[in-house]
Formats: sequence, structure tokens, C-alpha cells
Amino acid sequence: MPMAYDDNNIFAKILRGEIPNDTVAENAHALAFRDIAPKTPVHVLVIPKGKYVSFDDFAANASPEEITDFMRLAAEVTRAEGVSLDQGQGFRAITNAGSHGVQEVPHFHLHIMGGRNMGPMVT
Ligand code: D5M
Repeated sequence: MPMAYDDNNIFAKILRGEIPNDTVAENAHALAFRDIAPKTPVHVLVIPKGKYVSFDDFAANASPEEITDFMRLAAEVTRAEGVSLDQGQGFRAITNAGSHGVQEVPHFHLHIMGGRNMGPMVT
């Protein structure tokens, strides 16, 4: 069963064009834009255009086309931002889910972060 989705979340408003965003790349099923409060020199969020609450919802319920477009857009972002392994020094891709994951926005998003050494994983 798909999870309940809140149409009033901020990324839903971005997808509807109700609030602006700093778009990095886009395809049929996914959008990438700069995080409004970047924590690293490169900090881009990749979101599906479909209504998915979190990673587990997306991974379980999205179509193969949605998943492929999402992953390919994430790869495009790493190249566009110069952090992909074939041209740069790498990046960290993370997603927060639910209360223990400290997810703030209940629309699935992948953080692509880089431009400096990220240090060890923190808990
Ligand atoms: O993190 C949610 C992330 O979303 C956090 O890094 C800030 C970012 N954010 C919040 N509002 C906006 C807008 N309007 N544009 C761009 N980025 C935004 P998480 O804890 O993973 O849910």
C-alpha cells in the first residue's frame, strides 16, 4: 500500500510551480534543485515528480521508468556539479526517512553533497 502523501509539503508546491526553485536538471519523472540551506559546496536535492513520501515508499511503489529517470538524473547531477568519480573527487548521496531519519520534508529526496571531504559518517 502506498503511504499517505501530504499535498501541502514544500516539494509538492515546488513541483506545482507555486514556489520557486533553483533547478539544476530535470527529466520526465524527476527534478533536481539546489538545497535552500546548503551544508556543503555542492548540495543538490533530487526528487521524483510522483507522490512518494520517502525512499522505502518510492523503492517499493514507483514504476521502473520513474526509478530509472530518478537514478539517471542523480547521476547527471554528479556530472553537472563536477563531483562524479570520472571527473571529480566524489560525493555523498543520502536520504533521510521518517522520525528516526530526521526527515523534514515528507516527499522523497536524495541529497547529493560534495565539493569538500565529507568526513566520516555521523550518527
Ligand atoms: O531535509 C530537507 C531539506 O530540504 C533541507 O536540507 C532543507 C531543504 N529545503 C527545505 N525547503 C526548501 C526549498 N524551498 N528549496 C530547496 N530546499 C529546501 P530532510 O531532513 O532530508 O527532509
